[in-house]
Order: sequence, then C-alpha cells, then structure tokens
Amino acid sequence: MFDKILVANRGEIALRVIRAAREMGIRSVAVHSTADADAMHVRMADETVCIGPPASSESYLSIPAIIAACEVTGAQAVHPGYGFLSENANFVQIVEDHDLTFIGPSAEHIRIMGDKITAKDTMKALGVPCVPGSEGGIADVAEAKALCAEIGYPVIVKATAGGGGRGMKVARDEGELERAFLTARSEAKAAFGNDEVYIEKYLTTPRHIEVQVFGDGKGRAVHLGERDCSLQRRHQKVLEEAPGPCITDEERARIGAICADACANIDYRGAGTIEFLYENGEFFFIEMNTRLQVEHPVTEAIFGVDLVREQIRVAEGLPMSFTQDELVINGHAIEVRINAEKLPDFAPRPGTITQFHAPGGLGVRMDSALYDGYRIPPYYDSLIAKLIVHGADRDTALRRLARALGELIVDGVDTTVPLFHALLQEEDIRSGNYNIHWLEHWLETNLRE
Ligand code: MV4
Repeated sequence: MFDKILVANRGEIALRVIRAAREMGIRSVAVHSTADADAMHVRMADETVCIGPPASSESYLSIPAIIAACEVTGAQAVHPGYGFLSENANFVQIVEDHDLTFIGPSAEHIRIMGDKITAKDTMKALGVPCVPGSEGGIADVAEAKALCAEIGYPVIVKATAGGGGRGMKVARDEGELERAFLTARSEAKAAFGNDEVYIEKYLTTPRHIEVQVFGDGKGRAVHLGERDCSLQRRHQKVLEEAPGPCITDEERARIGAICADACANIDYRGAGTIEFLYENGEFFFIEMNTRLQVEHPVTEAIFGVDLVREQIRVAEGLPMSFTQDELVINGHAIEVRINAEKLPDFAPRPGTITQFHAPGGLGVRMDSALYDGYRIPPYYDSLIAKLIVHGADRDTALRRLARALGELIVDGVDTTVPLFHALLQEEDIRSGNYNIHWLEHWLETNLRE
C-alpha cells in the first residue's frame, strides 16, 4: 500500500487526486511553480515542493524536477492528472526506472495510442470498428489519390503524431486532395517533427461519443458507458454528458463490450477513453486517450464510482473494486466547463477572484481550485471550475444545471457561465439534438455582435 503519492499537476485535477488519496489514508505531495505558491492544491496537500518558475516547460513538465520531488519527499507513486506529463511515455519510463509507480497505463500502451496510425491498427486488430481509410501511412499524392478514389470523398488527412484535432485537413473532392495532403504533411513535420499522415473517409455530421474503460493491467477490464462530448469549440469541449442522449442500452452494451474486451486483451491498466465518431447508428473509432479525462465526473456520477481511487488501487496491483455486472447506470449527469474567458471570442481573462460562491444541494458537484481573493495566473489553462449535475433523468439534470448556475458566483473575471445560461434556452440542447458542428454554428449565429 502506498503511503505517499505525488500529484504532478495543478488546479482542480490536483485537488481531485489529493481528495481521493486522503480518503484512502494516503498522504499527498503537491508540486508547484513559483506562480502557484498560493494555489489551492498547495494549500490542500500534506506536503509541497516548489519545482520551478511559472513556465510549464520548467515546472509541471520538468521530469527531473518531479523525480527529484519524489526523492526528497519519499513519495512512492506519481499521479499525472490530465494534460502535462499524463500521456508522456518517456516520463512513465523514467518514473519506473527510479523505482517509482506511475498511476496510469504502461509506457508501451501510452506510446501505442500516442501514434494514431498504430492506435488504429491495434484497435482494428482487436475488433474495434474504425473509420474506413488507409491501412497505415500514405507515402505520396499518387497513393492518396488511388485510395480516395476507392473510399470516396470527402476525406480527411490526419497526422499520425496529431490527435485532439491538431494536424487535420479535409478534401471535398480530388481537386482538393493534393493540397490537403501536402499541407497536412508539412504542418505535421513542423508541429510534431513527424510528417507521417493517414487518410480517412470524412464523416460530415457525427457526434463525438467516447467510451470510458478501466483495466486492472492483468487481463480484466470493464467499460463504464459513454459520454457525449459533441459540444466543442475549436476542439475544446464545452459541455459533456452521460449517458449519451442518442445511445440506446443495446448500443451501449455492444460497443462497451467491444471496448472492454479490447482493453482486457492488451492487459490495459487504469482509466482510458476510446473515442468514436457516431453517425447513422454506427460507431467509428478515431483515437484512444490513455489518461483520466477532464469530464470523468459525469461517468462517476451515473455509476457511483471513484475513478481516481480505482486508478490508485490498480497501480498498487490491487483488483478493481467492481465487476461489469455491478456497474449499473443511475440517472443522467451533465458537466459544464467554466473557463476564465471573455465571450464571444473566448479570450483568456486571468485576474483576481473578488468573490466566489460554489453552488450546492442535491446532485451538484463543483470541482474547482478557486477561492475568494485567488489570483488566476496567466501561464496555464483557463479552466477554473467544472460544474457537474446529476439527476434521475436528463430533464432533471438540465433543470438542476440551470438552478446550480444561478447559485454560482464567480466575480472579478469574465467566465463562460453566460454561455451556459444561453445554451440551456436552446431547444436543440434541451432535446439533445446536436452534433460536433452544432456549437460552432450556434456561436456564429448567436454570439457575433
Ligand atoms: C474526424 C472527423 C470527421 N471524419 N474524422 C477532431 C478531433 C480529433 N479527435 C478527430 N476529429 C475529427 N475527426 C473523420 N474521419 C471530424 C473530426 C472533428 C471533431 C471530432 C470530434 C469533436 C469535434 C470535432 C470538430 C471538428 C472535427
């Protein structure tokens, strides 16, 4: 049993991990940059280590600083949260080389899923349905043209080192293909130092449905249903919900079993998310994320589980505390991401919080590292709070969200809260009738003054 873990992150996710550890009787070590000396995660942890200057590259991303902090404090394991070093296979290898435990998947699984062509190959071989497209990389324009003539237009050219929307180009017809291919390749080279690209049929109006999986690293794995994360702006999720409003129990059981079996087959350890595009009743794999995600609380709400506790358990070699049969959905949950940003452009607005009041009551969870007088530093992500509501059904959850947003006070900086008040008035949001393009289109027609 670990008695001390180090949290290699900041903000609300650092608190999330510290809280789970404390409930398990495990001491926590917060690391922080000089800009975060007054941050809530530093206040809440049992021990703290300053690991560098404000720039992430010299603090939260500094592998030597984090390893040194483990050695100085005697922490036996590292939880990476999301972002920063959470999907860095090299970091996992170094952690393990220092006889520390990485609370997450193996370096090998992170490496496989980090290369999108290898991820797709692996998933396809495991029986997961994928978007039709190239087998592996595409070497030149001639090969691209031949393939696309077969699969039909529109197509999308993606960088194997990309992911999350970076390094993608759409070609509507053969006339656009050469340019899309060459631009995708040169942008991939510049952004990732890897110019390998692959091609898929471009799905025009899908939903983003992601399946939460969890493995013990020893051949057992379960799924915890799906989340619909289609409401995005520039590949940043804005609102997430579980279960997906358009997914039937039969569809969930079928795709869930496929995902759980795939994870069991590769001895996947810890939390993972298998991302699909969903169109016309079909699931198409696009990517796998080998981390705990920002939106994990909606899954926790409907299944009544603590995913961070489970991550720590399996990292210690303990079994998961639930079986697939015990995982039963209760109700509906919705999360909204509250960012310190000014609408309509979503421009980051760091500053001082003059008044903060978190909503409460039945079915309301607020994950935030804010407090009265907190100065949001300008160096990091603009996410300042996640409001998660849970109710017996989707309509109850929507009403609860409106109620909770009404109680919330975040003064001193602009936030994305007004966006959610407006979205809750929309019939398409009330009915769950949206796809990956809905929000950008709505912003275009409603927030342009
Ligand atoms: C696609 C696609 C349509 N067809 N792939 C964007 C993020 C990255 N994870 C994959 N992405 C997409 N891949 C095919 N074959 C459309 C998108 C996409 C998208 C996906 C999920 C959520 C929002 C999106 C917004 C624009 C494009």
